[in-house]
Amino acid sequence: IEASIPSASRQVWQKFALKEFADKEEFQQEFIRHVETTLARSMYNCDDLAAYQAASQAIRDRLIVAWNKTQQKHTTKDRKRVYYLSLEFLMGRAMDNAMLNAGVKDITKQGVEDLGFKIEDLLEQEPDAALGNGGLGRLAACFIDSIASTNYPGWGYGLRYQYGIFKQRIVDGYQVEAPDYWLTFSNPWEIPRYEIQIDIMFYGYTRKYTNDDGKVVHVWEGGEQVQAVAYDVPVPGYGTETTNNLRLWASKPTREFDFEKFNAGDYESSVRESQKAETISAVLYPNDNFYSGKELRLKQQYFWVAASLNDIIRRFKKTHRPWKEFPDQVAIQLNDTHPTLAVVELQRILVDMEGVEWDEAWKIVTSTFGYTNHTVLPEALEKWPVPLFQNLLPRHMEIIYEINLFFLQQVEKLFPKDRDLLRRVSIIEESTPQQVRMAFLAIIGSHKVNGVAELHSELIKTTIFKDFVTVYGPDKFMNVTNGITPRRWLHQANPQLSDLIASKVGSYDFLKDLNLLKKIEPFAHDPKFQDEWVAIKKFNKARLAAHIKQSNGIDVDVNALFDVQVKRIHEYKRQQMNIFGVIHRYLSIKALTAAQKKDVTPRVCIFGGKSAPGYYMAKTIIKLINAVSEVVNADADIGDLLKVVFIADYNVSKAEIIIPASDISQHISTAGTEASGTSNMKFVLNGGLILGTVDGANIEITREVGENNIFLFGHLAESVEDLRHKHRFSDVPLDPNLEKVFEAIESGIFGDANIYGSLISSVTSSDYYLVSDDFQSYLDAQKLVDQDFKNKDTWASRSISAVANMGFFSSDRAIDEYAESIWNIEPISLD
Ligand code: RUG
Repeated sequence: IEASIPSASRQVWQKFALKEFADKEEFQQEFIRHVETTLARSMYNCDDLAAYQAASQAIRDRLIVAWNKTQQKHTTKDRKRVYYLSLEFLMGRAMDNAMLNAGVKDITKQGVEDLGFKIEDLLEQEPDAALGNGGLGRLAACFIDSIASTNYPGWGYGLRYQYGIFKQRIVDGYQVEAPDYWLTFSNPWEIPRYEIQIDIMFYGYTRKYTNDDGKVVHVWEGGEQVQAVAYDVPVPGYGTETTNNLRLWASKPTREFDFEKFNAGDYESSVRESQKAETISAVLYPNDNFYSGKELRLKQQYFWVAASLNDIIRRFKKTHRPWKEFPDQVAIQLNDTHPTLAVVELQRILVDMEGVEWDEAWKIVTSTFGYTNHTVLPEALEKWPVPLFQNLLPRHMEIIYEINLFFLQQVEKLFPKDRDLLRRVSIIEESTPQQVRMAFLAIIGSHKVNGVAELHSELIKTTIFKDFVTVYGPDKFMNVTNGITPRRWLHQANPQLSDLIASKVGSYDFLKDLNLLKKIEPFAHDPKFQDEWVAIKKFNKARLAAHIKQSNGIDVDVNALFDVQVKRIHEYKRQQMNIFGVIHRYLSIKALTAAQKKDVTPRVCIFGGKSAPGYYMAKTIIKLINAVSEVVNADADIGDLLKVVFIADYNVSKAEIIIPASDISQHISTAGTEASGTSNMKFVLNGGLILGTVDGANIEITREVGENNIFLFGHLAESVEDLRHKHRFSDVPLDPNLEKVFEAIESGIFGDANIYGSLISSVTSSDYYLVSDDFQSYLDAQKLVDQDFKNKDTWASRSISAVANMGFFSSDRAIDEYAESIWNIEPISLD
């Protein structure tokens, strides 16, 4: 690499270059410098917020040094990199993770304590980086942690939303949304790169002409321009020098003002124009597993994809390689269909701008991309109306028609007489208006397509993408089961459990090689180990109980069984079944005599999760949970036998408190609907057992931990279609226990019954999510949970055995699989 500093002067540079902290004094020196200069404060007005900011700046400086070193090394090694394109990165807080991964936790802790601060108070100052909705965004965050921790050269590309996922408040039992002002105080974890500005165009028109060489050239011009500005977030690997990059784009107007309008005195409209550009990256769309088809969303997608590709290509061009070597240098993973436009954009750049022949360009494109599908739910599959698409991205629309034409010709050759197959696999759906099917485009434009758990990967081959298996054969489709990073989801969230495990494993190496957890299995029946294990669970339950007291004002007994369901609220995830189960429990307890009540296993039923703002049914479920909570918690007949809690504003940092405290967590989606789930993995890794359906990654968790260590219930995926069919065409009687629950709701004991009418009728009419069909089996499983929880020793040994067998679910394993079978990249050691 060419250096700006002449070789004779480099010694001076190296002499003063920032090094790792040698001790806490060095940290303190930096901390104080940042308080006094970066923040312009002093020892007289340094509160917890200022202390958090100064400590973060000091740590960030170190990350930047490691970041620079990594990038230099990766550039000189000149090897293939992966780029993970995700519209969501649900990072949560950065400071604790940065301290851990950079190995400066003790130094920082002691350093701030000497100055009179508590590290916990500082950590609490940080707002969550909540740039995601749920599982998909959190998976991306775990993946970039693992890519760095396993030394792969890889970058994430996303959007720097000014407002992440909304804040949820509960008012009168209802969800109320408020904006997430996460950037109010400057964000110490990002580095603005004002010098990296990329022009992005929308709208306009296309024309073509024949150039002097007789070649037809396509031009796209006359559109609106906005600018993409890069913000870099260093991603430190754990126990390695590798520090990768997450580059997030923000939109800015190309010129601050339209000077003509400004001079003509139309100040307001010139400002309005510039504000319009900024709205592109302003908000995260708050839908999980739901496609809403808004133009601004398509704008976001193109803006982000075009900026990222421009950046990737700029980097590639520096290597002076021929275009055909692009896929040897670059792998791009499409996280869901959101970045599918990248396929079209790369083809456009190659053909229109770089003069590469269509076929050669298409070969480069398809060798570069891999596509991960995360859902089979029809309402989540993206389809853009052709008129909207054509207006916003006219040249891309032409290219899609061309891609489709060549693809359909290929299909026709293979299956000459099958007109219906052509219709079914066409990228363009012949509806009114026509629609662009993004998942089909992603499949056609990629060399590999993967699902995120075994069942899900099978289902995509037999249902939504069946025809593509016919066209391409089965080898294009594969499975990579999701994983989670044990750094955040064990060590950070549950430091005591991590320490206890380390005492038996002999080191913290399990945080890098999670299969080492196996070493605790021999202690599953060791009474002393069990005692320590149980004491840690109790500590974590007490921590959550304190949080519940503070946020909800509810007292909960730490000896009760903590039963948790926290995730986005969605009918397919069936929180409604859970709350109906709670009502059934409530009614059952009320019918008991005082003597019978002695046998009841006390429970705290904990819910949390956001509903999409426009999702009426999900919002009704939240209201019902809160209504039940109010009635049950105030009922003197019930006391501590049952408490119901809805924790508002569930997010990553709350998950870190809630997950380690569970005895049982619920993952109870209708079989075949939850692609994988990842919180199921987090709960088990923290010593909680699962109550779940035979769905998503629950199946593989069962295989790893053993059937004795999980509570499964419900119909299997293969029966779902038949059951739904029965509901449509015959009168299926309602489950009798559920009937009693509905009677109770309709009697008004939880307030105005009209509120819940649609919730009840969704079950009594078509019961698409099979709540009634699974209800008895669900209650039976719950009964077993109650019984088994009474035997503390067995419960502890099951919990220990389950944790011992969770090695497979590390996201490091998932990343190794992607690297080997999709990206074809190798780790680079920095030594
Ligand atoms: O619903 C899925 C989860 O099952 C899965 O674990 C997660 C990560 O793969 O992705 C979730 N998902 C799917 N979020 N959005 C979608 C569809 O856009």
